[in-house]
Amino acid sequence: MKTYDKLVELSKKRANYFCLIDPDNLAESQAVEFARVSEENGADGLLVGGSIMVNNNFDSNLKAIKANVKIPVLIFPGIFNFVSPHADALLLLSVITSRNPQMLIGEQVRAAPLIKHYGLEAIGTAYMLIESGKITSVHFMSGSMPLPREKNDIAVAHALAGYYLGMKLIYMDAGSGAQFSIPEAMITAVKTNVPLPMIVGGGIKTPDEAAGKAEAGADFIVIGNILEKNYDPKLIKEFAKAIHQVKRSKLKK
Ligand code: 1GP
Repeated sequence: MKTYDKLVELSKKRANYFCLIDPDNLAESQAVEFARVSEENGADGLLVGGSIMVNNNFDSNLKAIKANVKIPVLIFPGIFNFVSPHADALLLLSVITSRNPQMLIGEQVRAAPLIKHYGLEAIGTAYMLIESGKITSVHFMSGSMPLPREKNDIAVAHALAGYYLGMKLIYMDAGSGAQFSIPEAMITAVKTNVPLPMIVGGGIKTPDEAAGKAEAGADFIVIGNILEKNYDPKLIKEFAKAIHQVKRSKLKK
């Protein structure tokens, strides 16, 4: 079964939980420990990547993570030298809120031959960067103006464009460490207008806040920064519990 099909199946049952691992910040043993503890405490998948690559350990960390967990391991490429065969799939992001051609298609063209070479599953993802109260790494590194956080109609128009272009997932991101996470009203507006599984992340700080995003319509909630800063298996589990209690039938339509 393709990883994308597994994600679709998961999204039909309940809200789901992705933990984000930035390989730059962790030694291999730490990355593996974090991945295993995340899986043991309820993560439904792992996103591995970041906005910049400072250390030369992405490939080796990814390989070690993949060998130690059963949940899907997805590459989350801030930049496209993040292509590696040691993952279940790569989120092939196009920053559809950007007007920077390099982020819309340039980086993807650079990545595509390597994706083919490795036979890697690529999941076309409409990545929407939403204004979050401060300049995040992805905002700066992508040279993209984020979408205003109160403009639900503009958000829906972008997500619909991604859908009509044939993209398979929507990822609404406030950026790692964002001051403010994505507003629930915007999540619901996009979810009710666009029939694609939706990932939401950036600046989510508590399990309650994560549950709010799930209830608003997010199918996958990404938690990174807060777990990295306060590594605590109990907190990982509390996020899982809060997210998983949102069953698909209860999601706002
Ligand atoms: C960032 O959506 C992810 O791209 C997760 O954000 O690190 O703030 O949890 P945080």
